[in-house]
Amino acid sequence: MKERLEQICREAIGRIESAKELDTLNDIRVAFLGKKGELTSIMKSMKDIAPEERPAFGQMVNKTRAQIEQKMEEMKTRLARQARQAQLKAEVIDVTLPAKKGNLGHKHPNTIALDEVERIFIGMGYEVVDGPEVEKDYYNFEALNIPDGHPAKDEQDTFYINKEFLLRTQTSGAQVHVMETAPLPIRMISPGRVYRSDEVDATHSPCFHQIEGLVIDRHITFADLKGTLAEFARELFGEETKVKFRPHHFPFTEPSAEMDVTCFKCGGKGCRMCKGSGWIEILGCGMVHPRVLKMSGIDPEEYSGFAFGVGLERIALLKYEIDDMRLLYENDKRFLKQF
Ligand code: 2U9
Repeated sequence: MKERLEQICREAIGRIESAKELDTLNDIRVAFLGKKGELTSIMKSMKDIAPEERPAFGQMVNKTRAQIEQKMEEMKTRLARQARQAQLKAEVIDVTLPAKKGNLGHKHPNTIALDEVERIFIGMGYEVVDGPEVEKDYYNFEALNIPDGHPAKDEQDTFYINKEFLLRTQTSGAQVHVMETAPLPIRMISPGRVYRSDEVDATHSPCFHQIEGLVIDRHITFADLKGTLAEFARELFGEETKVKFRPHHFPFTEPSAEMDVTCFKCGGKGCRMCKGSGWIEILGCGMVHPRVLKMSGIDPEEYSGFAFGVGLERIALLKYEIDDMRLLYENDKRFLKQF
């Protein structure tokens, strides 16, 4: 019996030592220590032994079981450690690999240009004010000194909702609302979408964006207008940019002008960008017409102001050297991702 026990012990330990996986250890436990295992069946044969030998035999069986169990535990720990190390090796992360590119969107060139213009005017103490896109005929035309039958009204060939309401053709209405209600002085810009019955081509769209500005205070002169817009041009196009003002006509300003900037591409020498002239037209401006002030309840004897208007798309096209406005609306990712 003793030899048989020793043989079982050797055999079990041999199998345990050559086990390669935790599962194999479990099989060995079942084969030797389980209910139908070798050791259990030896215990069952106790009845065939002389009663005085039974205690010693029992001790031997228990000792063998303890030896097998101890070996089993040691092997279990070793195999578990090996398995963990193999797993760590298999899952190792190569931190030197290039990162996966995220598919993040970004700002539209119009938005980049608008952010830049807003940043410049906010820096000069202006407020950014929104207004309704569906506007009363009065705020879009009448209050801006464009009465019924005026050729400027005809030119804009407006989208009417009904007799009283229309899609605004300029953001000026937003400024009229402010003039009627807000305390003076006013220093504001009003960016937004406007609508005109224009045919689509490389420089026109029935829906585009404007940024208009308005300053009203005591003693505002054309010198304030020139200084402000020259500073705006320098911030937008570079410190060396020069400006010039050409007389113009708008119904809502008097006197009125258009402002040109020296071409930021050739510095004024003349190139394809400025069509050889060295100058690029950038915005319209003027001193707010006294009649416009009066209609909104501001005394033109006490207050004066200047206003300006600039096309946002025009700024984006110039700044990013885009030669066709339609590209800004097509939402072709191959185009948009360049900015
Ligand atoms: C009030 C009074 C006057 C806003 C102005 C312009 C000149 C101008 C054009 C630029 C390109 C329109 O988008 S565009 O086609 N705008 O030239 N806009 S002065 O004058 C105002 C605004 C509000 C109460």
